Amino acid sequence: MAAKRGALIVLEGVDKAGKTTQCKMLVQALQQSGYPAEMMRFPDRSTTIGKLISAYLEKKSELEDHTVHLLFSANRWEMVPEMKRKLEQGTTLVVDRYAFSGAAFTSAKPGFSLDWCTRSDVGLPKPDVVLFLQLSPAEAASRGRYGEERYEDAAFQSAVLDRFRQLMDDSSVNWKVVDASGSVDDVHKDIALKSLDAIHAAQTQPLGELWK
Ligand code: NYM
Repeated sequence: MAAKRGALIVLEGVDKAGKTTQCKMLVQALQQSGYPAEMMRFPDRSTTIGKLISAYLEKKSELEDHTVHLLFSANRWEMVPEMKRKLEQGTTLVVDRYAFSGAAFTSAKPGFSLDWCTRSDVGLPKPDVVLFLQLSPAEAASRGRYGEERYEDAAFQSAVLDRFRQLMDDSSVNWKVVDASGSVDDVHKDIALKSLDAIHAAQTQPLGELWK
């Protein structure tokens, strides 16, 4: 009999919400409970496209805004064959950012509609759950200064949060809000419970196509 497919679990949220820490903790907890699981992150800076994106984020290069948006999207599409293979083999993928960051960050720039920003990601593997780590701008600020990369300033992040809220109105995506203001362990427990639900549900449902 074919293995039950893994779940596609995405963590989203504004910067400083704790996504990367929580992704790592979740993968470890799932593995310890006997669920095959791996972490992925977008942008994946290791590929040729990812290196272009990384140089842009580090302000070592300039790219036209539509162009960099499409590169972020292409960086997801180039990973799709590997993602599908792993999911089919029964591995759950825990993904640090996905198309929602793509749409929220670009559409926070002047002149970009949310609709245009989602187009290039239509048809990507659809997450079984998107866990949105919610943190107010004031709480994010209390976690210390932003870094030096592009987009890391309070005004831009608050525009990004507005766009995430608009994306969360779309009921075709299984959004679950996680209060990220608690302790690392409490946030982890909430994420682990919600992820187990998604893993069990995924076993009886085919992988969907995002925004289609
Ligand atoms: N970002 C991330 C985008 O602007 N578009 C995307 O499609 C994705 C996946 O890149 N500020 C932005 C959000 C972050 C930055 O940072 C990546 P990190 O720390 O590698 O997650």
